[in-house]
Amino acid sequence: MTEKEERIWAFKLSVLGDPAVGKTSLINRYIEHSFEKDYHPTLGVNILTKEIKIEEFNAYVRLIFWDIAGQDKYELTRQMFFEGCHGCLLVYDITRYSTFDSIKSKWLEDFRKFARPDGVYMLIGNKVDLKDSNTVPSVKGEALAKEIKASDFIETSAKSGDNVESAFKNLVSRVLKKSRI
Ligand code: G3D
Ligand code: MG
Repeated sequence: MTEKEERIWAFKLSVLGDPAVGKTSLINRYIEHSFEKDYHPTLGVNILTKEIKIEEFNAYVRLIFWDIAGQDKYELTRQMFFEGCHGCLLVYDITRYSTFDSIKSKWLEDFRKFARPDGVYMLIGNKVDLKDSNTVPSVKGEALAKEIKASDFIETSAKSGDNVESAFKNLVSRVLKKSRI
């Protein structure tokens, strides 16, 4: 920190979705090697951090990701999981409709119940590298995002890296914009 105007923020972000939709892969792809990993076995969560600079706002942001590690423990710890959470990615797997249905029936409901009322959430359709005629079409994702008032809808591939950086950047920008008001 050299410039007076520079500010440091810390945001707690969660990545939610059914097992195997690609939550851990997305976080790993985004933070690559610049992370510290802190596994809390009793909570069933991995906490990972990354620091970035957002030039647009002349701000340093420390991102603290909460990743569900043990699905079975999630029910017990979800209050802690969401406490003070600034934003989240709601992730489904475009190859499995059941994971798409869970967004509304489970993950969004939990986010609304336990996270801050002004928390930002984005809808993510992951595994877009596997897209074919049987997968959840983009228009369905777009319609759901509109219906649940998600701040955005993005299709990603943690495998190829497609849109991963922009999904997280977009989330952080939106959280930052809200926090600066
Ligand atoms: P989770 O954290 O939501 O439970 P993971 O999901 O990140 O562990 O991913 C589950 C499986 O999906 C992994 O495969 C992972 O490699 C795969 N996966 C994640 N994202 C993508 C993607 O964008 N495209 C494709 N094709 N696969 C993806 P394994 O075989 O290791 O279980
Ligand atoms: Mg995982």
